[in-house]
Amino acid sequence: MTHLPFAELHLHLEGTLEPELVMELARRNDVTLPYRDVEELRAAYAFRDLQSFLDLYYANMAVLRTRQDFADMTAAYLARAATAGVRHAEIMFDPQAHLVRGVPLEVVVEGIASVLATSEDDHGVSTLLIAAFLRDRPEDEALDVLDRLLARGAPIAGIGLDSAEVGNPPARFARLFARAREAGLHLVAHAGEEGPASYVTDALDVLGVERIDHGIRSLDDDALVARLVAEQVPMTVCPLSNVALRAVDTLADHPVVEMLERGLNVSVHSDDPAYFGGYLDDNLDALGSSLGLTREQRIRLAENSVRSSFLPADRREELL
Ligand code: ES4
Ligand code: ZN
Repeated sequence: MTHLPFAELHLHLEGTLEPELVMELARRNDVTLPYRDVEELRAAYAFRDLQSFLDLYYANMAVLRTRQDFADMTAAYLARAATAGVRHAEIMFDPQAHLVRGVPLEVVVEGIASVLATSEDDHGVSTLLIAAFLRDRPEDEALDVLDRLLARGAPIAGIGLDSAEVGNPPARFARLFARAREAGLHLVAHAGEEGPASYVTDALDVLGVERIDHGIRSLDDDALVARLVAEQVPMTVCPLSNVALRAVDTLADHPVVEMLERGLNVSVHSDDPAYFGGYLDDNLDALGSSLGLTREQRIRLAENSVRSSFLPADRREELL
């Protein structure tokens, strides 16, 4: 099957940890999990909301201990992404989630970066790395981690903001984003996933982000929608994620086609594919069967993904 060239712009690397790899790494590292086998682990993948997912997502990270673990997770993702039609991936990782478990920053960054370095040759997938900061932890901790990443010359192209959204508004991270901007990094943030439309406005105006991750709650505010259309703000929407976390009732109710039709610059991505039922191709296929995505809409989603990326013009041209 041939695929349109897509850029994957909303992907949490730790969210690609498939149950089989969780169990394999648990064995390799002698980590005890509260599951006897892959089936028992899989049975835990039923979520009520974002927080119930995050609890499992962070718990499963206990199996990631060594450079090799991070490298294996990264390699498994890239091989799968290539089969999904992904030709470029801007990959988020959560440095704080590993630091708080005692895994040194260099283990995480070197493990991931060692595999990204050859991804274009190995899989035909170009990559950029985005350090995502946890909005349910203090800004001072994030500032310290950002400084350490910059001091060691970590190969990051940008920063993001993720984890539990409601009650943790963007404005709490104004200094973090100002510092990242001064360092020449790209800026993205999750906003309007479970949180209100006002968080989308604040991510744009207070943090100065170039892209909104999710943003579906923007549809509650017509004036905001008009602005997002006028400015063609990229919005990285993740349909299977929204259904799995019950931000949207069913795929048939998903607003992504309405968003396209209203002229928003949306593209479709996979978020945490091991947890939410699939990769980029699975998201597109699911939309195809539930919303009857047309060939034109699929092409538009592919083009939007490439034009919303942080790729230089020459590589972008290759993909468009
Ligand atoms: C996430 Cl779906 C989602 N939302 C917010 N933060 C996250 N981290 C990993 N997946
Ligand atoms: Zn996300």
